[in-house]
Amino acid sequence: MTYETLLVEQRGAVTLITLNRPQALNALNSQLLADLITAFAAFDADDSQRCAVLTGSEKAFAAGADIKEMASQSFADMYGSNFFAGYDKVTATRKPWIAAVNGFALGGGCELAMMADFIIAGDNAKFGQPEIKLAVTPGMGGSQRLTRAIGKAKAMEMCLTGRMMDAAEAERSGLVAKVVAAAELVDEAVKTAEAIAAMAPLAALATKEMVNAAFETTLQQGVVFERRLFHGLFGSEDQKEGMAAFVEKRPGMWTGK
Ligand code: CO8
Repeated sequence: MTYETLLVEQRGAVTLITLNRPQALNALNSQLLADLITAFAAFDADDSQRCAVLTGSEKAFAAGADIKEMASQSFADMYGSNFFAGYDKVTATRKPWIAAVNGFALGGGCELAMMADFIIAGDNAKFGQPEIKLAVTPGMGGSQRLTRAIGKAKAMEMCLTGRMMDAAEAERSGLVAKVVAAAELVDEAVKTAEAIAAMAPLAALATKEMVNAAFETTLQQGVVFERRLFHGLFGSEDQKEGMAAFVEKRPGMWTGK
């Protein structure tokens, strides 16, 4: 399958999705959203694929929603079409995926990166929610996900001033899991994705589901949810295999059952 705005390749069990609108610094337009929805659905449905990496170019992960596409839209256009609600389908991806961010991740670009299960940044990455400079606000979850990631003080300051945060500050603030050299970003992210892809698939799905539940529920309900998923994995063949392999001092061989 080929896409107008993405490059997609499979590296073993890892799907590498590269945003590819270089002329617009990977600005997110409707075509790109449609392509992303298709690519993530294909990844989720393909049993041979276990983890995905979403990246951009060395200059820009994505410089935001496409301002030229949005500029002349009315309230009725935006509200009536539920503009960009399709990103909910990207966040509905059940398998783990990583955002590998080099360069600008601004506005919708920062928001797209934060939809990932975690972010790995190149040392040239710059994150920001500059929408206020356009007389609008974050609209793809930034006010919520950034606040949960780095806390109210920094999120409020970033959204109100529109300033950019560099990779070192993003790591200190808990926005990104780690920072690597920009030139090695994609290889490092794929290596991390390969490590995840090598885990028992049901345990990976359950892990993603329970960590995400921490953002949606109370501590007590979250702990119960975790315990139920943990109990449930004892119904899997891979749990028997994983624990037998530990005892027999050999690597586990997963069936995904
Ligand atoms: N949209 C459209 N085109 C863009 C965008 C964008 N967000 N960003 C860059 N481009 C285009 C430029 O217009 C330019 O095109 P052209 O050559 O035809 O003029 C090309 O990309 C290269 O950009 P620059 O020449 O500006 O490159 P610089 O290296 O000088 O600057 C910057 C890079 C600093 C990243 C600069 O391009 C910039 O500030 N971009 C805009 C950043 C921004 O404001 N992003 C937020 C957009 S609003 C948003 O994301 C809202 C999300 C929520 C929507 C939800 C709806 C429900």
